[in-house]
Amino acid sequence: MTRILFYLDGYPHDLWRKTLQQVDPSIDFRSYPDWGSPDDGPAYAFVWEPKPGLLAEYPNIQAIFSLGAGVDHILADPSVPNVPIIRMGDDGLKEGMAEYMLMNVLLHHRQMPLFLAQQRNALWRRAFSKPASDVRVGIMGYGVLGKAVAETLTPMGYKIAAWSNSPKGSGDTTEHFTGPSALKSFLSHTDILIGLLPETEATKGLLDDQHLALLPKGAAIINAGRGSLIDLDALRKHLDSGHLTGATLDVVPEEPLGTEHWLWHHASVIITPHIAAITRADTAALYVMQNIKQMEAGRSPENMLDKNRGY
Ligand code: NDP
Ligand code: OXD
Repeated sequence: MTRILFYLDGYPHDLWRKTLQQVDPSIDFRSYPDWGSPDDGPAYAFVWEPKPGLLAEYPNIQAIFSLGAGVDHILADPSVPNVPIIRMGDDGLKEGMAEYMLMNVLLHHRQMPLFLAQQRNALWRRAFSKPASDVRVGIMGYGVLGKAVAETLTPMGYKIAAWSNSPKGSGDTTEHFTGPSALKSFLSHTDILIGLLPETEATKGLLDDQHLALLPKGAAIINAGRGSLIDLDALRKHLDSGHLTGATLDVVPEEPLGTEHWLWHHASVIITPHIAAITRADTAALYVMQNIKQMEAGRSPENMLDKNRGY
């Protein structure tokens, strides 16, 4: 029997109980705050933004599953127990992110921020877009999600490049850039920049004034990794000067975005409330249960956090 300690504030838990028990009817699903006692035996935590200190109260936890791909919401708690932490990487999440990026790449490629601004002023003025084969899409982060996005955009004809930490094989048509020394070249060859990086010390504030200036004039940005990636004052400067033509932000440094924030009203900015890829109970339940099976067979789970790298 597998015991799951589930934490998700502000949303009903019944769907998760039902879906996990469809995969394995014997699951002992415990919905916070009814986690029972740590003496009840081994358990797996499955959490999103758990209350600081809570996980440390349960030394019976064998591993912690993040309800999302990011784990910053778990690592923010310095008392988090030293057990494997597993990032979500199920098919539903990949599908959701690929859809979101396809929608937004098309939107910036086909100049929708410009046409929406013109519509608000009843302005009928034509502007023409380049063919997809002349548009360079650069993906920052070529992990589970970056790769899924590349696979969706490639058949559309876009030129895809990706920037990541470690060298990648030559098994796809994506052009790869590796590490800090390649960032300048990557950015200067990117028309539509996609942010799909985790939040780590190395990624916080990475897209500052100087790095944004490296993007070619007319470039656009879509960020769905973490809000801390972009210096918002620098973004505003480059949008106002026309160096950048648009930005779609699904994540911002402080969520929810304050009602008075300038981002809401900027003509070139599209805001979505951290919904680019939402973890689906059906695919996530299968993913978690397969990973538990792996661990119980003595094998490493898929997509385990590397605590040294921070993602
Ligand atoms: P992965 O861990 O699979 O991939 C992360 C990628 O980022 C890897 O390619 C990694 O390089 C690269 N990377 C990390 N740090 C650096 C760095 N300093 N310099 C260069 N490259 C770096 O993560 P996922 O693809 O699953 O998810 C990415 C992020 O997306 C999550 O951490 C989360 O923050 C966000 N997210 C947002 C959602 C939303 O709805 N807005 C939904 C889900 C996730 P390498 O391959 O070399 O290791
Ligand atoms: C995630 C997220 O990390 O939703 O999955 O941001």
